[in-house]
Amino acid sequence: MTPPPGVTGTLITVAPTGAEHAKADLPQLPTTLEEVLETARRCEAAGASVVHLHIRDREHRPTLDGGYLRAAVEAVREATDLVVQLSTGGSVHDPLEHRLTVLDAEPDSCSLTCGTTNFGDDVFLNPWPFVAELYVRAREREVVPEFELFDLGHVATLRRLLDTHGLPFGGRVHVDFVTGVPGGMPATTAAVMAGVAMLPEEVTSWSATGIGRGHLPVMAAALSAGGHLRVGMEDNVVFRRGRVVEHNDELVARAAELARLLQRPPLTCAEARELLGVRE
Ligand code: KMH
Ligand code: ZN
Repeated sequence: MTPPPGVTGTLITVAPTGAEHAKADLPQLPTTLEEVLETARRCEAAGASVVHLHIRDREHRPTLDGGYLRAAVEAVREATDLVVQLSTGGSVHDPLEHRLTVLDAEPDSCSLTCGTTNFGDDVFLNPWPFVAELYVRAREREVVPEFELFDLGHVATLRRLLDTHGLPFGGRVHVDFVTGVPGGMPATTAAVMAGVAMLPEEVTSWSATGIGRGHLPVMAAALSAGGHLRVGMEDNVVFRRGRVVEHNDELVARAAELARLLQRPPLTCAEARELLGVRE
């Protein structure tokens, strides 16, 4: 694994909303455009350089509607320097054809999950033809994919993608281990290390996130092993035992503090662009 020269700090991605939590249960979840913009600004100030976005409609329901997506991409770009990454995972109920249309909103980056996984009582569907089609279309649109790996088998699918289709737009390969989903790999140091050991040599950087209570252990494991971080209410809504997250920027600030302690301070947005190969 060869990171681009000069990058030694920590990429912090914030995933502020996701598709799973209900606004009614968690009023502080940013769902309106105004809330997303306020969150993006505060998280950038706290040390984030990438924002992973799921968009909600006026009723706070997850949507892949192109109008909403485009408006969010443009507004976040206007308000911040963050790398704007749109989720192509959507919710478990979104049809594959709709998920492909996410690229029409012209984000800097998109998530690209490398295989199907059990997702609690549901199934998060990512069959090979869909994964390959999304990969090829993202390159045509000059969108940098972030490869989401929920399970070790997904590393093998990334290998297959690189073998059959070559490198993505930008020439870098950044992966994110999403651990702790019921049905995917557990949020443990051992699982993250097993994934890292299997990564194809084309991979230039990796990050990890722990869903739920594995959040802090996975953060510490990733930082100590040279990885990057993803935090946010999509993945974790408990700040510490008995205290719910009040704002996404608390999670970013805690990640940034830990990164600084380990002498790997947060990357700027410009450094993040270089690391990921995202267009200026
Ligand atoms: N909401 C999950 C079903 C992604 O953003 O690409 C999928 C997910 C992954 O969150
Ligand atoms: Zn997501």
